Amino acid sequence: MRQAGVSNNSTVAAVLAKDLAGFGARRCFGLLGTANFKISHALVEAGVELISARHEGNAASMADAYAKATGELTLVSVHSGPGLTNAITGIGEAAKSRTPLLVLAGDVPTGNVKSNFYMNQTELVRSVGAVSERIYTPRSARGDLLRAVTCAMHDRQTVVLSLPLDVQDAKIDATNAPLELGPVPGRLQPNPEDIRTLADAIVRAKRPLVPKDRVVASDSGHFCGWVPRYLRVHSPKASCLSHSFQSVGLGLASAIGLAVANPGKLAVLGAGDGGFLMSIADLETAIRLGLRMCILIYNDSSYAAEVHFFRRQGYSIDIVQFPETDFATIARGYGARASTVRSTADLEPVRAWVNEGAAGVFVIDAKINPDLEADWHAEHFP
Ligand SMILES: Cc1ncc(C[n+]2csc(CCOP(=O)(O)OP(=O)(O)O)c2C)c(N)n1
Ligand SMILES: [Mg+2]
Repeated sequence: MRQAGVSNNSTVAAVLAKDLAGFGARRCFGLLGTANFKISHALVEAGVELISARHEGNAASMADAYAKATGELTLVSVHSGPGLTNAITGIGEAAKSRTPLLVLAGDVPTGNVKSNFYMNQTELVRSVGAVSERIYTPRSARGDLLRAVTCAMHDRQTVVLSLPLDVQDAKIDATNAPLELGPVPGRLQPNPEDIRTLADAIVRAKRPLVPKDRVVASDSGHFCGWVPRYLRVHSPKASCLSHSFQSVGLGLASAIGLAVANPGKLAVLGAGDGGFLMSIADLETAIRLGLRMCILIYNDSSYAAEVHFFRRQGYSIDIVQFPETDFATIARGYGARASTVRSTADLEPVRAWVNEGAAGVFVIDAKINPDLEADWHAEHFP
């Protein structure tokens, strides 16, 4: 793949942004600060769509889901220091899933170890299994970028590319021959015999896979087995279960990434009350982007995974139970439609929304029995 030619004497940030667009990057999920403003601005100038998240962890998880669904070179842009530390759980999830992803992390000017924003980005990034790369000098920057993109796309790695501000701002003669990214390897193909055997089994199944024109994401928690059990999808790419790092709170961002990757489709999210509260800032993003989304909150006002496990062992479980949260009111405050559901009759507003075409975001605050333990949970955590 060749990228468009670049003009003489541009900043490194501008040249790298054009290189990234030339490599096929179409979308960047991020949250801006001084250290990543210029590279993000340059990406927009180069025609890459910037999708602003409200928390860097969510930005990384949106990109993770988007990359899994599309296979595209997908970008994340974060500020130095706390911008990167906020993103690290999403980066860890992506790294453990071997998601090809390129995280552009602004960094302090080279050697500026007294900056409040200084930290050892490499040590942090490697500790969660991601690959750390850096643009070292203005002269090496394009080669450094190519190495990072090649590692992400060819080796299926989550790569964090540190971008020191002084190197981003430096001027380079950008009339050199454009860099070339080698062809991205195709997906590994399963054995056709195995596919036929699986297809036969599905056709014979009591509950055959019913193709549905929707995508499904799930958060983690005690509730999470109900989502794949009852919400069927037509292909693996139509779902995102971000459980590789076993983190609570990634579901909403996964649903947003899936929805962006599948324009116009209804994204359904299953989340617990705890995980949803952890990520709720990006409900604003789902609404701002005009996504079609149905969010089903299994609301037991508790960290049920801990409640069931530790109660069995004789502990008091007060420290993992909470007062009731009124998600419907909160969601309306963000601009979503919502209903509180205590019986099947309370699902009527959901039916009405679906009959009207299911536009925008609908939040279902489903109050569930906190004493009920799911079969898979009892089995896995005896
Ligand atoms: C980031 C993170 N913090 C804490 C945990 C521990 N943890 C596992 S399940 C869970 C409960 C989550 O509560 P909720 O989203 O309401 O789901 P529930 O288990 O109640 O169905 C917690 C806190 C975790 N896995 N990840
Ligand atoms: Mg809960």
